[in-house]
Amino acid sequence: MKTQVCIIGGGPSGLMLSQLLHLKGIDTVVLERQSRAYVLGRIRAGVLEHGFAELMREAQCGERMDNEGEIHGGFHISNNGDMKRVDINKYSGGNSVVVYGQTELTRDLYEARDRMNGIVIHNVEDVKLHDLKAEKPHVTYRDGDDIIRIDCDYVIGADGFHGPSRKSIPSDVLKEYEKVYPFGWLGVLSRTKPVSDELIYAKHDRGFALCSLRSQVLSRYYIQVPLSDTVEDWSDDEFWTELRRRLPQEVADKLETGPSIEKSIAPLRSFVAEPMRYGNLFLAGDAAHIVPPTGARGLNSAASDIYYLYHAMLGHYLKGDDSGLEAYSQKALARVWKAQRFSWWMTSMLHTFPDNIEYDRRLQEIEMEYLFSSEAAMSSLAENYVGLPF
Ligand code: RFL
Ligand code: PHB
Repeated sequence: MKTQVCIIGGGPSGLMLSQLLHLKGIDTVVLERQSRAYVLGRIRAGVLEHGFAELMREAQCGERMDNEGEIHGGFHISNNGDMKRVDINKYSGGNSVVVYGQTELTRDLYEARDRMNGIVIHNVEDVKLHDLKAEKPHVTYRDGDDIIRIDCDYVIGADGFHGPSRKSIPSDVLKEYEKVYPFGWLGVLSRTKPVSDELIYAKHDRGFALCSLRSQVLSRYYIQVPLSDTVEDWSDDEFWTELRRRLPQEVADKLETGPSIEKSIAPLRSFVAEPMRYGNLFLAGDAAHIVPPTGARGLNSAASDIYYLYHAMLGHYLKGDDSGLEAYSQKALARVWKAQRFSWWMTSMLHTFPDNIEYDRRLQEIEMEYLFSSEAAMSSLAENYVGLPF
């Protein structure tokens, strides 16, 4: 098989790039290890920044998002039950975010790829990247007993944190930065009315909690749990009881509970791999960087990678200009690190750290006091939450 751009990973990053390039007449093949049902069964991001929403529209995939997604101009932060609103619209100069599930936007991207006869190959095994430094790299995968080879100009590693792309970069070239937090988020999806129209980020001595939503009939809640906990340790009742304890009384009293339709634990991690280019391999999204979900930056950081890559590819294929490809790693990483900083800051301010000394806990309180007493601090939060410009 031959293609211009071989994309490894059929998550949002890979599908989005494939769709955008296709619309400009650039040929792609997407290789995905899992079945489509599996990819669409993963419950992940819920908050999209303006830039991501714009990319969805440019990819001609924005219709359902625009009809069914909710525009949010603010959220709440609760500090041991004392809740205040963050007006991100006001403090970001009129920007907002879109609440629309990653599951839904991935479905929209798959449907668009199908409509345009895009090639997305599922259930591929043993994906391997070859000759990345040569003029023409190639990728192989196994289909039963057959090894299939794809020749291409460029390989895009959009295969998430555990995929093979980043691992194909020699260790003396790749530098990895990692911070693992001593807790995870236990998430529950339930077919219940969301407790609040806007998200609530709750700091509490018992641990952080988050009230989010997917629609007016689908709620998503999280609580901070120790890394040693498993999903089996938490019955639905225990989850709801613990969530209530961490919320302001007036919110807890309103909480509508029901059976969980998904329950999972995500460990919190910060990770950056540099550079994001090696020869003709370009990394994008979670393959190159991970943030703890507190600032809702993960998918949004993937969006800027895709934006830069898309324009770099257009430069190459339509204008014979490789400057975008040359600048990709540096440009993408500059924004990635800012998302890292913001996610680390939100995580540090809102979680209960088992090893924190009294001094650290006081500083967390002061951070919060400062935030709600300073327009400059609010503007900084709002500017980062709605997404820094691409
Ligand atoms: P993905 O989604 O991991 O997709 C990578 C795809 O590559 C496939 N793959 C392979 N394919 C072929 N061969 C192989 N050997 C392969 N190995 C892996 C995988 O099967 C998969 O389909 O990465 P991508 O596309 O870069 O997208 C990144 C986002 O998924 C991620 O950043 C966000 O979900 C993070 N995130 C959030 N981001 C936000 O911007 N806003 C949010 O509100 C938000 N909330 C969250 C989140 C992530 C969470 N978890 C579970 C980590 C909430 C949670 C709980
Ligand atoms: C979600 O709805 O899953 C969600 C929302 C905001 C976050 C993280 C996750 O910061």
